[in-house]
Amino acid sequence: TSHATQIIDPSLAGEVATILARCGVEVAAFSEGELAVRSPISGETLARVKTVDATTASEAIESAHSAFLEWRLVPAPKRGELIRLLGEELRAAKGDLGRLVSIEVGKITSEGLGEVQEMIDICDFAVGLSRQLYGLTIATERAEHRMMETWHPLGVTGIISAFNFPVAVWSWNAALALVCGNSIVWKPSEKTPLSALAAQALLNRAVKRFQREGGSVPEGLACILIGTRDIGAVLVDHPKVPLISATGSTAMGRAVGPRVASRFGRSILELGGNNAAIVTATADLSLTLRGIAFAAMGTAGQRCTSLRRLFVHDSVYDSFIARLKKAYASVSVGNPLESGNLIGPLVDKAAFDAHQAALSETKAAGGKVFGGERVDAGFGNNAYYVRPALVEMPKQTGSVEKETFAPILYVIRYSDFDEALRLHNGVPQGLSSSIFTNDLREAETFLSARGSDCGIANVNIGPSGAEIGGAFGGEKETGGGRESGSDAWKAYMRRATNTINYGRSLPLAQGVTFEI
Ligand code: UN1
Repeated sequence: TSHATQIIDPSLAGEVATILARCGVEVAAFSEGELAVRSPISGETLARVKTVDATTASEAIESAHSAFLEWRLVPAPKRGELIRLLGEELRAAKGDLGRLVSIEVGKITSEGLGEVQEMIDICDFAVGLSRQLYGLTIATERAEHRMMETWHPLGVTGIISAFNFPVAVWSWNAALALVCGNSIVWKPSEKTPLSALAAQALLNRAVKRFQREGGSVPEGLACILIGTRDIGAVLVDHPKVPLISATGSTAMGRAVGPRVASRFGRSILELGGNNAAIVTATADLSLTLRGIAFAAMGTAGQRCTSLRRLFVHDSVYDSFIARLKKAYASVSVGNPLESGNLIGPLVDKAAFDAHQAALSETKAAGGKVFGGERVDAGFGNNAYYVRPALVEMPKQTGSVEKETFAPILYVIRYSDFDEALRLHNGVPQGLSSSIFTNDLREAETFLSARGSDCGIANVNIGPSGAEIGGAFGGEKETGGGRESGSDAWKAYMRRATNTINYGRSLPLAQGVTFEI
């Protein structure tokens, strides 16, 4: 029939190709490459992307450095205008990019869209910030002197991002770095190059609009390097990259941090979390249940902020765990693109193997496992869906002390608040944390110097799903870096302290005399 001329490819690969084209990605970039990209939803191959070699990567970094030398001279509020346009492109493409993230990562649709919203939010934040990159004026000890600090652009910012937030974490870094006057070079996760290509294409579109408005953008200001670990290494070791912002595992950070430090580069490390919540005797249990359900099961436990450990007060333990088990048993696991399903797949087989290993380890350590079975979502053997697992543990040992990127929640009973705090802080990681309580003393103690040792500490909300306005990051093996809101921008700039003498004499500080 005449309708047959309009071929609509019903496969995920077909849908992805349509989305990428609409976002402005060249077909050649995702159809002829060496790197096969698979969807965790079905295990099918979505596209084949081109990778770069080390020489090309080095050249891109050199070109980003030249671009920096020009971009740093553009007034910051003008740089902000580029990010305002990026925000507009993201608003226009929210449906497409959100869908692409869902297909490539396996997130449920509202979380895919939420990720793009997070990008839009940081753009708005960075636009405002572009008029607020200010330093202090400081009282000097010398007459007719003035002392102040100025924040200057730093240089090329290398961004290394993980699969689980394939574009939002880039946008936190990209929006801040660009308004701060830096250029950016991005090495996305090999598991999610398509979302990265789409985000980069949207930025390119914003650049074109900016140029049409009369703005000047140097060639090479923002680029993407798709490739394996050795491409990441080129970025990490390059002397013209003064700042590396890396998100991923603690193992990755352990490799990256010292290499950057050895050449006196700076790094922002956002590594593993092993986030916990304390449920006290006075907690509002219905609210707590919802908070925990999203934090522990949402994104199939694949956020760095996912809830992994739960300390429940003895007096509410039995009734609360019974309710939690009901929620765990009823939540629907399956195709994340279908509404109604709240838990999508694990990213790949390696993630599934790690999930299996963690569960066997806990069983051996006396854990009682509820859930955790593999689920057949109708896509065959190359897709890895699991029911979220609740594991009652006699104590905090073995896999409870590690970050397993899967929906496994370890539960431990406590009776003494200080003991719960001690256990809470008794792991190597320190990203995010929560307390559920209506007791003012417990809440404030949790937020105090002797309370949670994490970079994020919440009361009556779960540890995941932070807003962009706050600084994001954590302590200990989480790496210590801060990204996103508050004054995280300072890490993307260099500080100069300036002392100006507007008098006719030359008094020396500390009363030193030196008469010639
Ligand atoms: C991550 O998992 O690397 O707070 C980032 C959250 C999200 C960001 C997570 N806004 O859960």
